[in-house]
Amino acid sequence: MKNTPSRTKGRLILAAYRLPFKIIQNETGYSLFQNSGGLVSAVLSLAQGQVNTSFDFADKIQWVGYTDNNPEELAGVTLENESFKAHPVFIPPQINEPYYEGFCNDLIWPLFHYFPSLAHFENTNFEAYQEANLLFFEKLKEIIQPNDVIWIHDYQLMLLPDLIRQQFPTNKIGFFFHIPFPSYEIFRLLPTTWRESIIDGILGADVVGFHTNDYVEYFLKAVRMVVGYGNKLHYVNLNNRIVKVDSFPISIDYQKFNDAFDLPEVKHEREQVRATLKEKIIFSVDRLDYSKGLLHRLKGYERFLERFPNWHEKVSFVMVVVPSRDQIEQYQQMKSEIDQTVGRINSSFGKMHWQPIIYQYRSMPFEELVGMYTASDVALITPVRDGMNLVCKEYVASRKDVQGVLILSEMAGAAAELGEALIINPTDAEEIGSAVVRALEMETDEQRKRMEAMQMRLREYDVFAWTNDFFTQMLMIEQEHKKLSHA
Ligand code: GDG
Repeated sequence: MKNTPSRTKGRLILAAYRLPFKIIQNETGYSLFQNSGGLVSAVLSLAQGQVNTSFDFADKIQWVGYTDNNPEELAGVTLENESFKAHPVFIPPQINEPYYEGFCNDLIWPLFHYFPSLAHFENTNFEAYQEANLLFFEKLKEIIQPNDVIWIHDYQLMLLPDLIRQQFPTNKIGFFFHIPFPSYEIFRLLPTTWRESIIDGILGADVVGFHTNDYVEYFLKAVRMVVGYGNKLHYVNLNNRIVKVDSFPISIDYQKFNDAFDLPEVKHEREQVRATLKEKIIFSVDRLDYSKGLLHRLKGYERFLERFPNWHEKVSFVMVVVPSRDQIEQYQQMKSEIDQTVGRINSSFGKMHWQPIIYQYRSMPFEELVGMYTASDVALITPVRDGMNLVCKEYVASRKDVQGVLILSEMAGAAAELGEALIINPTDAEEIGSAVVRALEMETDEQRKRMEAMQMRLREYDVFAWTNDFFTQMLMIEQEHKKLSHA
């Protein structure tokens, strides 16, 4: 039987690397414009009591994060809107560069996505990482009150839970990890003192969440190997407290994407795309990143064109790549390799009136994105490693017509939940080629059955259920602590 969690009357404090707001100056002062990401809507619904959680938050949501606004410009300014209060963390460029570009994006990102050869191990970057986590802590110290619940996000802030725990032993702290947590053989590549700091840092939280059970297992093994704490049923037993480590597969605002199908702007986009491209449409959209398997995807599509000439002129692959981190040399190189590969495929197979790949390097407004999701016959999502991957979930959710086929890499966290997709290994170009044909030829009845099953799952476990799940665990931890200490 479930215990009934007790109620908390504190505020909700979010800490994530970047503030999810545009800070705009106007005649009367500064205004906050929140972005429309899933996490923002999820915490908003939590604070407004729209999800069935036993937490009862006081006041606006406090959000702590980095901004590159000038500290002098914002000194003494209150940054708030009707739902949020923003607390900017100013990180001087000489720290932010080695912290964010260096330690986070040049070491943790490649290493945790299984690209150890791209990882750079620099002492000065780790020092900057410690300093930046301390700057976040200094800001939080000014804000935290008894009963506040603090929810920390992602690999940029792995030391922060313990920094808070040392000074605020009774506040509830949650930590959620958005990228894969790697197997121990990868994690142990980190120098001993760094990996100890990281594990101790994360264990400062009461609840630690990952997308999948595999990441949970890998983390628990790292805990055993690095700091020697055992675990029982996903509870790590520290000397004076207990930490719950569990999987919470992040989701999306299902209804928003499903409803968007009928928005006039989305309908207009869909009709325009279909009027322009008479062939079947394959679609993909991702940030420019080596983890997303963009070259693998192109090779798979090329193999499809080689093996199945009967499909020439009957299909278009619309590949949208969203600019990201393109100041970094590795990313620039990858971009030029993609440009060349697209050029090669189009020049080998294209005709005067047909381009096999329509490639765009830009971001799209929401309506255009859903217009493309709903105009396409196939979504081709092939990361070589992805913590979860939200694009595939958005594609499924937006298909109110219950049509379309998802081809999904087994290396995406989402593959664990979307078994009705055509699951492929991104390194296997033959398999991608065969899956593309199978998707293009799939009967509408089969498309419907597969879509329905995936939609049902995503509808039930949307981003609001995800948030509720995480916070329910935060309340349950007290009871579990008592139970285990009496066992
Ligand atoms: C990290 C992890 C994990 C993309 N292009 C456009 C656009 N997007 C939106 C998508 C989607 C989001 O960006 C991308 O999310 P992903 O999950 O696919 O990938 P990451 O950015 O790498 O996210 C990942 C995630 O964190 C959450 O935990 O799933 O594994 O790497 O929402 O829609 N949106 C618009 N135009 C674009 O051009 N409007």
